[in-house]
Amino acid sequence: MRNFVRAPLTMSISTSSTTPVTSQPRKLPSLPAETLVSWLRQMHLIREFEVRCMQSYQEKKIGGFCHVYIGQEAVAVGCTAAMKHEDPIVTAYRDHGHALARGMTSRACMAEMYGKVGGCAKGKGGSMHMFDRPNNLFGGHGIVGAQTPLGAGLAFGTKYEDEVINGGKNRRVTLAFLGDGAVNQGAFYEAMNLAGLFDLPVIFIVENNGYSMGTAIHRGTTMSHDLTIKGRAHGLKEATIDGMDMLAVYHDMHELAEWCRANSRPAFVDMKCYRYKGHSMSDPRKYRTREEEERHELNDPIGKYERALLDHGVITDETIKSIMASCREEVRDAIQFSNESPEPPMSDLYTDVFVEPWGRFPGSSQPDFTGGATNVCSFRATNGKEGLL
Ligand SMILES: Cc1ncc(C[n+]2csc(CCOP(=O)(O)OP(=O)(O)O)c2C)c(N)n1
Ligand SMILES: [Mg+2]
Repeated sequence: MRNFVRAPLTMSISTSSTTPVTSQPRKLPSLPAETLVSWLRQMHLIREFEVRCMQSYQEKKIGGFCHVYIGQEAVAVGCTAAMKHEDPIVTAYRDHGHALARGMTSRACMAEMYGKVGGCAKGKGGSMHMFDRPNNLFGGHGIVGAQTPLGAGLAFGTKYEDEVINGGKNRRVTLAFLGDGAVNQGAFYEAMNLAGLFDLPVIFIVENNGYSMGTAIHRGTTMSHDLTIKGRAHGLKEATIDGMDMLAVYHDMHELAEWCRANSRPAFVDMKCYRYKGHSMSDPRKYRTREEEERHELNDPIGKYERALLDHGVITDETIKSIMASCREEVRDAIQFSNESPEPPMSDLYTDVFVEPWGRFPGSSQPDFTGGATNVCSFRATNGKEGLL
């Protein structure tokens, strides 16, 4: 973690969206070569997956929203690699990379994009709602900043279980990802306040890609040259990390997470990165120049990590080729699976809305066409004809 000299509170400097970040070269961690190579494969898989999502969107196979993660792969892969599998993760709508890095299959992820039953949420969530309970991924949330109190809640839950119910030591740390645009949401300040107050083991990771839709960060956010001050204001440990460098993300996040785990305390990360594509598929990127994009693309996280592995003799050019071929094959298979997977039936429209133990539906807003079923969570087509509700 690096300490920067801080500017006075009143000063605001317009820089971060146009200047690529660079950090000092980091050592390869002493881990098995297969692990280091698996991280490279994950990054390639995410990029291939996203490129094919863009194509499928243009072919109208994917509808609704679609926010791709190209350029930010080192963040999801590096952060996940630095954590234990039992550590919960919650994130925003730009979530395909986190899902794949956490271990969701390409099939489940792509079928969710296609709105098909083979998807992780049976095709009812779509691009913004990747959810994977066995892999401790708690979404995928579309309301900007809404996932940050959930992150604090997850950390409260694990801490309570570890320390109070089991009478032991805190074991788990939650990662709550958010975009730089979410930093100005009131809910985020409440979440940080509670995290600081209750000593919650949560790390708020601001994926600072410099833009919130078409608004450059310095136009909408105070102290945009150093967001960590916002975490410090709530008593959180702070870090600024080069999110375009897989090894920097891994090393710094690992150190920070182990501190949070040992001390059962929260942290705030300003994760500097850049999204190569538009905010979503419908964004023509008129608010920035092609030159700016090219400057950042030269700093590509996949190329940088590949060079580190090549320099240390962990991989060869042949390995890279075969990794890329296997990622292409995996995503091709996921697309075929998604094409063949059925659409969710109409009779599933009202299932998975409420959890069964919450009991019978008590409200008065139930639509007539539910046929008067009083228990919405277990509602099925009452006329026996699927799809004709
Ligand atoms: C409460 C709320 N306000 C506005 C929106 C519309 N909206 C969707 S994404 C977005 C930009 C968020 O940018 P950022 O947090 O930086 O994330 P990024 O897209 O860069 O990953 C906005 C304003 C929303 N979804 N929720
Ligand atoms: Mg952003």
